[in-house]
Amino acid sequence: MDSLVTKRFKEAKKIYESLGVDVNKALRTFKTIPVSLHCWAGDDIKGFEDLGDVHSENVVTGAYPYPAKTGDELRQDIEKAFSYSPLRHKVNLHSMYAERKSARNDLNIEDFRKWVDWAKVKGYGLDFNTSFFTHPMMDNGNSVTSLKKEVRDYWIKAGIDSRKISLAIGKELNWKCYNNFWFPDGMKDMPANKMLFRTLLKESLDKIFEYKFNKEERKYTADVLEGKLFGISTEAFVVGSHDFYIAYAVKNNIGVTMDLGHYNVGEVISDKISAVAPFVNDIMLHVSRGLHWDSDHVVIQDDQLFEIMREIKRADLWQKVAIGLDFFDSSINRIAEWAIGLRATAKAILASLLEPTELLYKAEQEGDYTRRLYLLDEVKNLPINDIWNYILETKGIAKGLEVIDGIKEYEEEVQAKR
Ligand code: RNT
Ligand code: ZN
Repeated sequence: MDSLVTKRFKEAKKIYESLGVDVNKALRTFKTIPVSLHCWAGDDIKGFEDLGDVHSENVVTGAYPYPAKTGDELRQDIEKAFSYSPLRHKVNLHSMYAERKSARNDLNIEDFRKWVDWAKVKGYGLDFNTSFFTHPMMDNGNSVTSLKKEVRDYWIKAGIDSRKISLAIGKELNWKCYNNFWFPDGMKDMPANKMLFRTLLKESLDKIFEYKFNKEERKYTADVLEGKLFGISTEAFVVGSHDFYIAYAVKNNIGVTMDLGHYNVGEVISDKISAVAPFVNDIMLHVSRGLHWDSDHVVIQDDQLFEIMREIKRADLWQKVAIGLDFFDSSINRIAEWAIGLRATAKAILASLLEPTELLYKAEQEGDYTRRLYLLDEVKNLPINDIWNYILETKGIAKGLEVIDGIKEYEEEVQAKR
């Protein structure tokens, strides 16, 4: 006897098939698409170093208890979050999560041995970032564009080493490790000499990327540059703006990262992917949700999330666009945050794969924009939840309220008792 979930799945499948959607193929593709979970939401981007009371360039607000304090706690929490997601998982690391007490600019893969071994055992991929922030070597919020040569050199070395770490991780896991570069460098108020800072950024990047990965190495790692519009304390000027990085990336055969919160309100990533994809090898997404600004709210099922996944699906860019999450809200349970964001992202991916894209393309090619608009809106109500629940049930993953009840129980039984 079929369960209710299976019955509903079979019905839904028929509905999709009547629109020309190959549901089995969509389910197969779904299993192949990785999503990288940002480890840093688990402890409000604190990391494991003993640096004392050092200024942080990342703003995280809220006073919810139970941030993870050690690598073991953070990994346990990540596993808990993953237990609610049917996706293929990667974990996005920052260099501040090294578990040997090495200097930030003197790291190698062995400083991340526990992470790598854990990922191997669990079948996760890993991505990497150098933490160019929250550190005594930051010069008034600046790293590779500081006017002090010793500061620039310190961070350049960290950047060079990070590329070796990413490559080593990618090789060891046999899974491409994206190495993201985000520098908070900028100014609270208008600089007089913008050109100087941009020139310093170019010179520093030229040193970091002096070594060119060969074709074989590019299977295991990709460098991606994350631009930004402004930050708290860099309201007037961010050295690494989008224009800068797109130009730099194209010229130097590097990739870019697009964070949903890093653009002017009204600018959408879903419109940028097809504009940038023809010119760069790799695009990484930092899927986030900015309310009015780069507020990094937890990702939920909003229109932009679905639109982004549809863009990737329609252009068949799953190989070129790597999906990573980036949000943090320490006013709610951090594991719930991750689970909500992962599930929303998974659903948006699934919805895109189940979209009757051929029908839309056909209407458009025939110049029938009336039909195209009708279809665009009509498909929003297809029974995706019946397919979703079937995926969860076959994988033994909690559904509905079981998710939040399970997380609450974990909070009481595990997090509160640490
Ligand atoms: C900051 C960027 C960056 C960070 C992480 C911690 O505005 O979004 O990606 O969130 O590297
Ligand atoms: Zn980001």
